[in-house]
Amino acid sequence: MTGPDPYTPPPPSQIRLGLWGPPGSGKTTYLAALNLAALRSKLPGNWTMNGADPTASEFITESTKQLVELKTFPAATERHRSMMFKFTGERAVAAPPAPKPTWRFRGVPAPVQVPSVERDQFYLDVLDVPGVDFEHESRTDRLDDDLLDLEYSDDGPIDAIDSADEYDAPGGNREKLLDHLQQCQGIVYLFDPDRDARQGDSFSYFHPVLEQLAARVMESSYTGSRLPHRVAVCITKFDDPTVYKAAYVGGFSSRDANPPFAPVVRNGQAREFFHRLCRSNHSNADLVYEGLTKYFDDKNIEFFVTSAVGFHAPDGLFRSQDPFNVKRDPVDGRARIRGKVHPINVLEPLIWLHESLRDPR
Ligand SMILES: Nc1nc2c(ncn2[C@@H]2O[C@H](COP(=O)(O)OP(=O)(O)O)[C@@H](O)[C@H]2O)c(=O)[nH]1
Ligand SMILES: [Mg+2]
Repeated sequence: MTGPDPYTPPPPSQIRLGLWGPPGSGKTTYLAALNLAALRSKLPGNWTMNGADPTASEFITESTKQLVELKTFPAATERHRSMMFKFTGERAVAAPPAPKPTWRFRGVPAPVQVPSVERDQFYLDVLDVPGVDFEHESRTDRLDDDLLDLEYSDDGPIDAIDSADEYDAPGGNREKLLDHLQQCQGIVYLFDPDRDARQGDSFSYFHPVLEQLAARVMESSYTGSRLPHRVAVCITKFDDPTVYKAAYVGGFSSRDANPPFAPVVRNGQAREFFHRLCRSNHSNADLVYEGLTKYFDDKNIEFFVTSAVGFHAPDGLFRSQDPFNVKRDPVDGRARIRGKVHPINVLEPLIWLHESLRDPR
């Protein structure tokens, strides 16, 4: 008997998503938390993640161990590396309409058409570029600083590896990043509001890349007036005291409906929270916002407030008296994760990108 082999997987979807953000915005940690986010996810689709190349597989194993067992953050990326991750889920596909009954079957009820479950897939293509060694920055102890209003001290020079010179060099990180972004249909853009308020450098990493990406795309056969990508803007490190406080004080934070009932900023409010961050004198968030909406179609942009490690939840429940999951080791000054990792809005941006590219409106 010939015919399609029922066990042959369908060809994978060619949708490619890219990850982008200034050094220190939390890219490596976001990636490290993705596997745990997929495991814990209550989203429809039963999503799982695996490495599509040996570097990515090794990264998943090592970084999951780091977060779960060693309870430390992944080391700052030293050399640029490319990794491809594959996400596999399932979706219900409506059954074809029942055939019209022939004269012989009239009066007999038509068989019920059950929707079938199909495999759903997409790829996350990552160019993990060197970042800043943040280990000795004290951020989780600053409970009384107001992210939006306080003066921030300069934490010293940025790691030389990620200096603007290296970023700009021909064939340097920026060229690689541009090639990478040009190949993707969707982009996850990570924005760390606290770092931006202190270093004010988000815009300087963001704008030249955007400008050059637009120049490249407009020179190609593409005929649109804005960049064609879908963009998920992720406000990172929501669990950080300064970011959480800004969301809480501004009335953007509510409680998740699922255990551990931790704080969340719902997606409908995330864009407004970004606007609130734009008001700070110390932030360039407003320029990032203008850049995004100028170069990309507004309806192709969605905002998320994310945390790779989530809030502290002893016994599986968040307690507002003891909320933070990251603390400084008093001996070596390194950031340590106190308890279990409960990523917040880490898988969601990817699923939104995938679905909006798969089923465009
Ligand atoms: N509190 C908190 N800190 C984070 C989170 N993600 C990253 N960080 C901190 O930010 C530092 C830099 O993150 P990293 O992922 O290396 O940034 P990258 O340079 O963009 O890859 C980490 O070493 C952590 O100290 C998070 O979800 N919550
Ligand atoms: Mg990194």
